Amino acid sequence: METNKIKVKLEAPMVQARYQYAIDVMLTRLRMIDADLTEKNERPLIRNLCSRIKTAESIVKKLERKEREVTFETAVNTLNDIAGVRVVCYFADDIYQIADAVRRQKDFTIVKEKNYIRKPKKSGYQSLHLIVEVPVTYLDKTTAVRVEIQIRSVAMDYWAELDSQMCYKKDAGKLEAVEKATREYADVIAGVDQKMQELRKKIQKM
Ligand code: 0O2
Repeated sequence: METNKIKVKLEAPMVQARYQYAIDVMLTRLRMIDADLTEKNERPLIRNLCSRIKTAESIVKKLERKEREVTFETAVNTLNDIAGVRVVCYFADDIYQIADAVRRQKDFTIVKEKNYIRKPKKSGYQSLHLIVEVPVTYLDKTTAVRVEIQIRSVAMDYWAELDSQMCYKKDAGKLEAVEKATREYADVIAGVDQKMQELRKKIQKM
């Protein structure tokens, strides 16, 4: 019932247009950042960009998980990731160059940052999350719409994609042995990520 109500409101053309506009602005800006950084570093940094507007089903589950009122208004006012963009880059240090470039965009406001690389989640999840307010212009007004950007290396993305399929939000992910294993593999992958970065730096000096 709540899912249906939220679905109807979320799918209203004006609401979809607002979130899609914010995502499109962010994607365009990230493509420009990518072009600039590619020139500066003489190699590409971003491997791929993807985006989504959160579904009504996912919004309801998240509100329930956070024990918040399950309404469209609560979702819009309290969830930071109704509009989401993911940036997958090649190396872990690329993440910070991209994040710095996003921070320097004068018309964006950084609302929140979560560095799950410096402090990974209990599951082992690693990524840098930026919650950014993007100006959305209507005929007679401009409003700020929040977009969550997840920035991670291809190695971090590999872990997150498999974790998402096997464990995240699933019962198996709550088993102690599985939790221990996913954390352990995240460490192994982070170790290889670091070594690849060091290797790149050595090769660059040759
Ligand atoms: P989905 O289906 O990916 O959209 P906030 O409200 O901003 O303070 P929030 O959103 O409650 O914070 O939580 P968090 O942990 O900062 O970021 C949530 C998102 O990070 C998730 O979105 C996932 O995309 C990703 N994530 C977090 N932890 C894990 C994990 O252990 N494994 C994987 N694979 N991804 C993770 P949603 O909405 O939960 O899901």
